[in-house]
Amino acid sequence: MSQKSNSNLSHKNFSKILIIGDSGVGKSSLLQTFNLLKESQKAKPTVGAEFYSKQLTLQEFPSSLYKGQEVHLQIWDTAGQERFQSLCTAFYRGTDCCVIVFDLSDLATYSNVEKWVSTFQQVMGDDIKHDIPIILVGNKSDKERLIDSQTINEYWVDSGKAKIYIESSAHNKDGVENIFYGAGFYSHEYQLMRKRQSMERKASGSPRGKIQVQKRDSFRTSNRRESNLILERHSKTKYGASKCSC
Ligand SMILES: Nc1nc2c(ncn2[C@@H]2O[C@H](COP(=O)(O)OP(=O)(O)OP(=O)(O)O)[C@@H](O)[C@H]2O)c(=O)[nH]1
Ligand SMILES: [Mg+2]
Repeated sequence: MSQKSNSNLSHKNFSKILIIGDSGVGKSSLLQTFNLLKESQKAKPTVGAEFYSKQLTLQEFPSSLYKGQEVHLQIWDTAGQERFQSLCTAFYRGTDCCVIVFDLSDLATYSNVEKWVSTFQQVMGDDIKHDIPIILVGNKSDKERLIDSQTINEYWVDSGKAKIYIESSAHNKDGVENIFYGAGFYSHEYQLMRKRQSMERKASGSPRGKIQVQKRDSFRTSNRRESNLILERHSKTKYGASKCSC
């Protein structure tokens, strides 16, 4: 990423959240459950990519560190179908937090998470690809699970590949709010880190320097912790301000 786009990033007043994963894992359904999609958009495969805006006040989950902080999320729902992939990667740039979703009842969608991570990191470029927070989501927890959560946590979170692993069900709402509050928290943290980097660079007179984000303890979650959240059930949401026709 160029110097110019770095400075643009530090001036934007929203956090870009990218949602990716295989077709049919429930990405759009999660947005729908979080009241971001209209009823009429339900259960149709996504074509290209669309974004939705949401204002959140950060709460206790995943940490109370930024509790009370207002965040403005621009949430990008992308198509999982293979035929859209080459075009939709154009929407990855500027991402502040990447949410990768798989289906707990479908092993192939879990195996493909590696592919989604690697495509995402390739697109983002060498200087930032390892810093952008990734949230891993195992959706459809209401169905019979085929993958054990300890294995997933060990492989993805304990190793530092993902910040957090969340299990959810768009059908019974378990874990759904944790995904978006988690995305708000980690994207905010990432933006603060980018601002710090930029200030350090200016102070040192160096065009580019890399400051590692301090690795956080991995926060494990279960669906039951969702009850701790203070919900913004009645907040208004803007609908799809943009639609890609790719
Ligand atoms: N049982 C169960 N079904 C779900 C859940 N989430 C989504 N589904 C179903 O899975 C199907 C696909 O959901 P979508 O939300 O369209 O999947 P998607 O990931 O957006 O798919 P693409 O847009 O093609 O990438 C729909 O029939 C949903 O009703 C869930 O948590 N539990
Ligand atoms: Mg979809």
